[in-house]
Amino acid sequence: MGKVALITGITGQDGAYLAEYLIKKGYTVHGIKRHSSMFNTDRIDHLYQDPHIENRNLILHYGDLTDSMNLTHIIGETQPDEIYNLAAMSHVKVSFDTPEYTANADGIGVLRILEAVRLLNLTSKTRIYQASTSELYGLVQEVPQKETTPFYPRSPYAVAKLYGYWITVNYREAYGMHASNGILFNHESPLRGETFVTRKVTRAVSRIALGMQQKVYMGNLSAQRDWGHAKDYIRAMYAILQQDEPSDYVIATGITTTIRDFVKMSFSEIGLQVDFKGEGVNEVAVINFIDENVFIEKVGETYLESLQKRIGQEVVGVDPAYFRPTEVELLIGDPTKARERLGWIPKYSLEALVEDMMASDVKEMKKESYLKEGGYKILNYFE
Ligand code: NAP
Ligand code: F7E
Repeated sequence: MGKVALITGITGQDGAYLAEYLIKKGYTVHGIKRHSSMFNTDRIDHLYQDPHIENRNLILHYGDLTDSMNLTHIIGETQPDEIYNLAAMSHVKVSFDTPEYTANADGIGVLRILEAVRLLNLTSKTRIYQASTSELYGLVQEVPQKETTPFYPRSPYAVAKLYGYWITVNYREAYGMHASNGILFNHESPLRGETFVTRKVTRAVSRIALGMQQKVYMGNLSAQRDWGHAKDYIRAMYAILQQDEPSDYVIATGITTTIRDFVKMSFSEIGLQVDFKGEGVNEVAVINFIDENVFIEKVGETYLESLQKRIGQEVVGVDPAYFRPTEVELLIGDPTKARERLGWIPKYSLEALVEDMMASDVKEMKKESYLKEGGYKILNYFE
């Protein structure tokens, strides 16, 4: 019999990659999906199996982190060997608009899972991974940040996650549970939600290249993030739960980059050089050079002529609407403990991450542009 895993947040970026990873390892994966008025399973559709198939390895359950009875029922029914608690209201800026809900789902939600495992007498069977975050470091007290760096959360999201972190530690110490925190720094991929900064940028750059959009408006371009690829980070989640002893780990690359440089890298990936000028809300970026060979290879000759007319024009501006009431200016993690104890080393560089995201978004935006122009038939023919 293979192991059984339960993933909350299975429809999200990390949930989708982790589900695929565990299924390949022979797990039966149960996933908790909240109800929405339309399907929102795009990221896991390739793994979906009809409920009438026997011995399925992916089974979805309706549920919500704000509903204890529902969580207790699902955990009791599935008797998981491992729970990966990935569900969360995960957008930092949105948490300022919905602070109470964020506290409920991201903070008390963790308690609901731990308490369900305890009440169901599963403490010695079920291992728990809690999706903690580099946002806990907030106004950083030490550079780089490691497991012993004091926390200083700077958003309702981070404060809720702080509760999640400590209640996980407390249940481990109080009840001997195999419960661990992965303190993951920002990780991105082609599956990243469209409103997080990297995906917002790679989508917008692709649309600008295809002539579908003139300009993108950004928030704080000087913030610095330690970005990795989600595919590397879900390997760390798994490794944490395979350890004999539970513990808390920083998962990061150890390299930090400004948002401004990420924007430049995304344009550069398809042969466009942009220059930033001005300051604060008046900062803009203009296209100043096109490497035509790279552009033709990565995007296509069809789009070159219209883009040439855009040289010298603004493609990036700043809108203070995207500023946060309190910002996290700098994150850079020290993953030494993960490397030494888990043997975890990321495979993707930032350049490889940008390449992966840009290739995926150029493809996706081309599809969108065809469809807008009534190209259903062409698309169907080629697919
Ligand atoms: P994501 O793409 O935003 O996915 C979040 C998932 O949680 C989605 O499946 C979402 O469902 C689900 N969800 C939200 N509220 C819920 C609720 N009340 N009940 C049940 N499910 C709920 O996030 P991610 O990037 O994969 O991140 C996974 C986890 O790691 C999150 O806890 C996040 O806070 C944390 N984290 C992320 C990063 C990062 O850089 N990505 C870094 C550190 C920590 P819908 O699909 O219905 O929205
Ligand atoms: O912002 C700045 C913004 O929204 C990164 C979540 O997965 O990682 C994520 O949280 C930075 C911030 O991610 C825009 O001000 C500038 O400084 O991509 P983000 P985040 O806030 O770091 C952590 C580890 C998590 O745990 C979270 O769940 O980019 N920024 N301009 C912008 N950010 C956005 N979203 N949009 C902009 O236009």
